[in-house]
Amino acid sequence: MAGKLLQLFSNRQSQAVPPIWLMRQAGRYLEAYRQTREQAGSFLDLCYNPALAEEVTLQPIRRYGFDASIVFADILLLPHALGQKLWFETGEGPRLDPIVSADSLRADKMHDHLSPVYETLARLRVSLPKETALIGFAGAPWTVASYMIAGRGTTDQAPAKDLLARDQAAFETIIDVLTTATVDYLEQQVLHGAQILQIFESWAQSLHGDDFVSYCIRPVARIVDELRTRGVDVPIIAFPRATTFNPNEYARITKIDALSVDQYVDLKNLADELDGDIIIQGNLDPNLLVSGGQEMLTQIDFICDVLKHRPHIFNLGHGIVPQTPPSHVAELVTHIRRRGVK
Ligand code: 1CP
Repeated sequence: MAGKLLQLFSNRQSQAVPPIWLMRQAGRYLEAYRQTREQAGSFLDLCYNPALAEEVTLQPIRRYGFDASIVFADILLLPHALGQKLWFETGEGPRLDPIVSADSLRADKMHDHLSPVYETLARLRVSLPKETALIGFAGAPWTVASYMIAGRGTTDQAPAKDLLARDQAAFETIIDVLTTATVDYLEQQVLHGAQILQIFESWAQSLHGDDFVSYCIRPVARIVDELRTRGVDVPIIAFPRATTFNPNEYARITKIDALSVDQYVDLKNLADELDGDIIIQGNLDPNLLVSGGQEMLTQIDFICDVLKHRPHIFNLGHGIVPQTPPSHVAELVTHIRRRGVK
């Protein structure tokens, strides 16, 4: 039994109950996660500890029976593996030593550095229920570069955009190095057991026009193309969050299999306009999962109804936030699965 999610990718037909998983389904909203993280010592220690990373990946599967699990890691492990200093400030978020060129980046120890992530994947392939698909992931080059250049998360990615304006060649080399490293990283994830890949372009909305094509679309297209050339044939999902770029064009040029969309997308329009064989993933507002109740259930019904004639993966418009009550997640899963048997 391939499980619902892999089945959807192989036949691309709508299902009475869509497969369900949620971005950041492992994380601080779960008490079990907070305990394991404490045991690991820090967030990075948790990412690089295969037994504990496996455990936090499995926690939401045991609790909710999602149709997919996503390996516990972070998009910033790749710059770390390329030699950039990375740490997490408690209660604040990631910090890196900012870069203005690719000169200090080295790929020679990358796979050694990332071997715990590969081991976590290999362990999960053994410990996950057979019907639960295993997703590997990476950040898209622009999104990862925006953290590497700023040295932290920013709301407008201004430092990265400034570097592009000031020294386009240096900026493009960073994107290039990341694109190549991401192909290698994702290929290894599949060789170690990932059955689906997701590429997170969390900051897609800050580039427009030609810049969006050059630095968001082209690198993702190259990643997909090079993976296919290497014989990596697993489904690929992309999440170009909050972009206004035409979704058909994005999907056509990148050749992705599924498009993950945020909660601001006009779902009816998208369902009408997106080519029928591109799977839509999304798009409940994570804040509705916090508030719960009838408003959440009504929006879940709306999403499932609008997408009922298309292949659809139920997910959020962005990751689960820490203040989410775990019981609301259970309610979401039960509600979606019950709808299918009405
Ligand atoms: O325990 C903690 O306090 C750390 C919180 C946390 C978690 C649980 C971070 C720090 N990363 C993660 C895990 C993670 N990150 C996963 C696997 C877990 C799962 O989904 O179940 C994934 C897929 C990511 C991806 C990720 N990391 C993205 C892309 C998705 C998105 O949210 O837009 C991004 C932008 C990051 C960077 C990052 N890592 C952590 C934080 C708080 C951030 C965002 C920082 C910022 O922009 O300020």
